[in-house]
Amino acid sequence: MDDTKELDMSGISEMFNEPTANKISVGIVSFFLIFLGINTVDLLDNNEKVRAVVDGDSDWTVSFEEQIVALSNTIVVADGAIETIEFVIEDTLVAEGYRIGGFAIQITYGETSGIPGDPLDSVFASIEQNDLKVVWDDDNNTMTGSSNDGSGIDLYLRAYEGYDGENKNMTGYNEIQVLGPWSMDGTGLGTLNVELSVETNALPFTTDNEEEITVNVNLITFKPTAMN
Ligand SMILES: [Ca+2]
Repeated sequence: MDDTKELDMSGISEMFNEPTANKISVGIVSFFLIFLGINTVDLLDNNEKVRAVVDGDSDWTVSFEEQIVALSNTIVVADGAIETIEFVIEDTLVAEGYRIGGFAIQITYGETSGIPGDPLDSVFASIEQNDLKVVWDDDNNTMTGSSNDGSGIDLYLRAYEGYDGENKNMTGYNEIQVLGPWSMDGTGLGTLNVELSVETNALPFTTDNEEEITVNVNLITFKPTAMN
């Protein structure tokens, strides 16, 4: 009995000591590990795809179609006076499916005194902060400007947070989701007030006590489209 046991034991240990048997078992183990490894990678990859669909991880490009709505008004401002020109911005100005992204404002004037050689006046313009629904603290805003040579004054006011007309890369599950940030209602609505003042420049012994100023307001409206 004892002999048989001893024989069996030595048989097993001989098998493990056998170099070929060791190589085979190492081979099997490696294969098994590689196989397991491949499966794990595959599982992770599948998981990633599933997660992409569930979490809405697919990439989209949102582009914008723009329509400019032009408004204009002219006012005569007396020397030293401050006048406010008012534009009421209602949603009826904006086409269906469009939203107001911003206001590009240009103020122009010439010399209207009719006196030959009368030098150009100085004009100062500023957007008055009120309850107009815009991004008042946006870095791209130009709220004030002036001119003393008859060149135009350009002002800009962003109405829609983050809107600059450039395509946006978005991540999301579907079109509705990626268009969500671009579907906010009511931006830009209210009253846009542009404050104007004039300092006339006149030739000696002539009278130039006012100037005519035109304010052109371009409402930049946009309609977003998502593509993936
Ligand atoms: Ca003048």
